[in-house]
Amino acid sequence: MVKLKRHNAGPILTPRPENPWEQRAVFNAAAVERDGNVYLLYRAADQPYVSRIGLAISPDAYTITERYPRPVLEPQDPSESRGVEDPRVTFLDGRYRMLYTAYDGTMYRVAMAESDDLLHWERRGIVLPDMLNKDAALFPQRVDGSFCMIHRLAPNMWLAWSNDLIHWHRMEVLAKPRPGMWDSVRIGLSGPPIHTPEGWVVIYHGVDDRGVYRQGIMVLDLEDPRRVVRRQNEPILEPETDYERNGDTPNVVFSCGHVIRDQTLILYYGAADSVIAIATCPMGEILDWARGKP
Ligand code: BMA
Repeated sequence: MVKLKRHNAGPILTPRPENPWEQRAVFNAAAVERDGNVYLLYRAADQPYVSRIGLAISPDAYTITERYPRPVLEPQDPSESRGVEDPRVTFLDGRYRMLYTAYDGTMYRVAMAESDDLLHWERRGIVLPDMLNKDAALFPQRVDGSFCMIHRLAPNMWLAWSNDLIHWHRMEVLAKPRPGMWDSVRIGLSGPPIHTPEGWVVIYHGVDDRGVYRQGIMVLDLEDPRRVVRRQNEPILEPETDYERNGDTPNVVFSCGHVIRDQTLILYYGAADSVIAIATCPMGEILDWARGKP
């Protein structure tokens, strides 16, 4: 069974009182390796609860040594007047591509921005129009000749396909909540799918009927990611510590990104929508499970 271990005693990133835009909370970070550093693109909330995206850098993947004083993405368009939220970043076709949630106070929709350096972002606008949708990320390569993303039309996880990254079609359900289990009410993707010899490893969140957010794992067929090959019954991480149980939203562990270093999966997650923490697992254990070990 796959179970993540908390990396250390507490959060690695907390709100900064001196910056109004990240005064209230920092959480739900995308994670990308670049030039030997890990770049965390994190959601930051100000006091009225408008979200922006901040950037923090870690050379060793565990300790933050640099944090930008200004957000790298902030609301510009009426469709995101209440915030740009929950970024997931994939390096695809030579550029970094971020899918994020554009929130206007009523509608939340999936929007895209692109970058060459993770600092300067070009906006591409909403890519899944006319629907309440979030929790989206791109696969890191074309699948069967097309670009592919996982997204979330509640309560299910869905796939969509595209030839230009802007127009998406062939929407189909990938996975559903499981009645009576920890992921019984809603599910949604965490970070981008991970390409492994055993299939696409997908980390996701599940919500139960008490509103508790946990992290789970499934594997998709490499050639045909519509096929869920395995899905673990037990969560891989659930709220246990004080900072996961208490905060702006109690009992939440919510991830938008991970990196793999020294054959270890390093998962970055928002705890109680307030701070960012890390949990890890050797990739060997994940691949053993993906191969069918109990
Ligand atoms: C989801 C998203 C996340 C948040 C989670 C728990 O719907 O809005 O940003 O972390 O709820 O509150």
